[in-house]
Amino acid sequence: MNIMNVDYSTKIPNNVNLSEDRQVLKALEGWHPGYIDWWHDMGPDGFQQSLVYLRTAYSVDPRGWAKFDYVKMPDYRWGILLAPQEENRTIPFGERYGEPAWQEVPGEHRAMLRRLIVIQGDTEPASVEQQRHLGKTAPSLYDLRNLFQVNVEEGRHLWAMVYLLQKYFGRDGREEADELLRRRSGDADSPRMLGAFNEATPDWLSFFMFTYFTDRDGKMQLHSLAQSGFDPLSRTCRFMLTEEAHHMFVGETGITRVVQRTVDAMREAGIDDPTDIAKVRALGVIDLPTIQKKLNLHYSLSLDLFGSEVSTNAANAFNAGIKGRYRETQIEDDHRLQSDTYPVLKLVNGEIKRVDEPALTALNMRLRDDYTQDCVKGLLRWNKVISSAGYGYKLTLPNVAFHRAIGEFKDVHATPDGVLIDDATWNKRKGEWIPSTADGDFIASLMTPVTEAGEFAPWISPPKVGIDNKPGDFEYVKIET
Ligand code: BYC
Repeated sequence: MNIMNVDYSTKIPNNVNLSEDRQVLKALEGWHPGYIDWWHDMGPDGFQQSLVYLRTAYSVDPRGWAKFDYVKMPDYRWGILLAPQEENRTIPFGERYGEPAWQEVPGEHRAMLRRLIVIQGDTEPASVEQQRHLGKTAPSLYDLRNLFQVNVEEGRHLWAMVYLLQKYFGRDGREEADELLRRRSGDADSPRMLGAFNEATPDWLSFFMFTYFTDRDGKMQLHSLAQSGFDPLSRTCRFMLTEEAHHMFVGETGITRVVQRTVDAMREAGIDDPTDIAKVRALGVIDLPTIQKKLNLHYSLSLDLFGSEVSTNAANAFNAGIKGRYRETQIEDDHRLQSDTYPVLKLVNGEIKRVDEPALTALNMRLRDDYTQDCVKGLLRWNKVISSAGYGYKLTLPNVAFHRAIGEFKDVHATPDGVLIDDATWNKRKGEWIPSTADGDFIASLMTPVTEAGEFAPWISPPKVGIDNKPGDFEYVKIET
């Protein structure tokens, strides 16, 4: 079969020749009903009978891989898609640098590999669970469609990890695949594995922040796993990254549109001071200081997803050739890092300082630094919208010591500027830096659904262009309840 094109003749669309891999096909078909049950229980609340204008992958050719059509979400063809195999690919880092990439699981690294695949897999359904209520308050049909596009693709990413578990890890892989459908975001007894995936996504500003900041952690982690010496994982992640770009686009443009609407409304009303929260809120838009608080929250939660700054897990995964660095093959060094160092932010005698650590154990820190650089791009765009409207206000990323639950700064409190403060000061002032209940209530009060084609809620600007070049009044979702 042609690896570029996806075979839609089997129940599970794929480009991995499942029709000749009966055992895996059977295992996946066995898992399918549980997945559909999960989708009905934990996927988007309502709208399951609606026709949604969704893209579906029909190829893995980067020049054209998706087609758009109206689909009912439960009928979406969740498939297994791997990027084409690179001929003679070698392990691009670690102790086995330069040896042929593995096509089967290397026995000595089986447990580590399975753990990383399970963690990656766990985040995908978690995000769908976190976002399941948002359809009810969508600011437009355009946004509603984008939410559902993100949701079905996170579902597909779950399938991607489940394929790897079922094909390469035998019985324990199948057990892990079942567990992925059993854990629930925010559940006290059976939570999702990583912190940020148990937090609520209560409103659409949170959704945009999540898709900007947390999906971007996904991007960085997928890039690192795409470097893996275990070739099937590398190929899987490479294709997932193609889809992931749209999720971050939804976040970036979503925040841009919120900021745009706010500054436009302030200008129209002749408000010169963006920090006059009461006046701005009276216009029915989200004030910039509250946007900053949401940003502080989601950025800090996302930083936790990189694990500890200094981590032997990360060093072991690198040495083993399982998880590399961001753009590993483009870095010019020996790709072994045995004697290199990397500067790590640490708490030294009550001060935040950069300390050189062995580069191998500092890999989480390095990836987090790459992530921060990537995050900055959005801020530049949002700040441009603010300055173009004539305001001096600037959105900023908070210091890495701010509001952390994992790593070096988890036991201290710091302001967004990185000034260490005691518990009492934190408790007194945290409402200035992360959204308070009152902020949440205000945002919630704006979240009334808009379901007329071409109409938008008054707190957000329309997008500059439609999805798939559709006109502004296109009916992206034909709502049927
Ligand atoms: N919450 O050495 P440490 C995505 C645990 S997002 C809870 O510090 P390590 C997506 C850790 O598991 C990308 N626990 O860190 C986005 C370990 O536990 P055990 C998801 C945490 O292992 C939006 C212990 O602390 N993919 O795709 O070097 C929508 C010590 O670990 C957390 C991946 O993450 C936390 N935040 O790095 C949809 C890639 N952080 O084993 C999807 C796979 C750490 O001692 N995962 N711990 O019980 C990894 O590469 C690594 O597991 C981590 C942690 C980067 C997460």
